[in-house]
Amino acid sequence: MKINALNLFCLVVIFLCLNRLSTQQTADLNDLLRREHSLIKPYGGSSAGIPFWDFVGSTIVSNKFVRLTADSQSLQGALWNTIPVDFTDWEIQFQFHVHGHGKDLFGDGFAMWYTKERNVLGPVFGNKDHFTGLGIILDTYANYNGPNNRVHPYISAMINNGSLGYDHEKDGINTALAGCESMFRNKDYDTFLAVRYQNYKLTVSTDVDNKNQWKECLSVENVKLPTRYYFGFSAATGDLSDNHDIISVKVYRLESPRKNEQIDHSLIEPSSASFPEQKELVDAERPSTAWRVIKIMFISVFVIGLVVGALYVGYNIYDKQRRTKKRFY
Ligand SMILES: [Ca+2]
Repeated sequence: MKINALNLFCLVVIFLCLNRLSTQQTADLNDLLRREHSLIKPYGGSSAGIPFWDFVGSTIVSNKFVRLTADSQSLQGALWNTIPVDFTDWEIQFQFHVHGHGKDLFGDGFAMWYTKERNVLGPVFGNKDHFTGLGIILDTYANYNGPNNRVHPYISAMINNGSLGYDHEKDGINTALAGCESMFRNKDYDTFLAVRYQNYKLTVSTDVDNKNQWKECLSVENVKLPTRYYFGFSAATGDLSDNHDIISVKVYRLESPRKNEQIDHSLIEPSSASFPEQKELVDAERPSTAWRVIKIMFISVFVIGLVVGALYVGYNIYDKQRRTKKRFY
């Protein structure tokens, strides 16, 4: 009997270790799960809502998910944490499910936010434009088909101090820090995303291949984000649609190598080392606009030249005929 109990204990320990390994996530066991920023089933909601979370627009809650938008046109919905984050280094992991009836046409996608503003609906995947903070955008519809276009669904990170607008026509290429293709839509298994911000480094990882392991999507150094911003999620549909569901959210406070910094972390302005490059990219578009103007001028001059030339030739022919006729009288 003792041996059986020992065997059982060993089996349980081995199972727990294997389970931990198979579901190894980027946050460490020593990192602290913060319930006030997390959304875990059962949500514990009532008619008054779910503790620590606000719902805006088309968002609805069931026992199994928080649906930002249903699979119908022209919806905007958001889910916002009510408590500002008071620690500098963190990781947010969330389970999501993007699905719908569309086989070739679907959209537009959803985004995870860490921003100063909250609860404001708008055109950037359901959130306001010119936001202040971080956006991780899971874009399912390719609006842009020009040079350097991307295969969709595409995940990208954008840092904003409120000065940049998101350009849907370019799928945000001109303002993205980095990104990756990710086939996360219409999966019949669980799909996850993790955003880690530690020691000014931003890392985004996905678990969307049913392998129970994280795969790095993007990693950017020298990203500056303050404390006291809010976590949130938003989604939008337009002519195209999808269900955009958030199933769970876990936020971990990470060990911070920055704890001895003698600065007020809440006063940091959102920025990244590649911020100037974004501006250059925006500036770099100006010559193409100038080039278009020059082309239009050239075409106009050419057309006017043709018309003047035709009139001149026409007048000469007419004049020649008139003179010829005169000679007969
Ligand atoms: Ca798009």
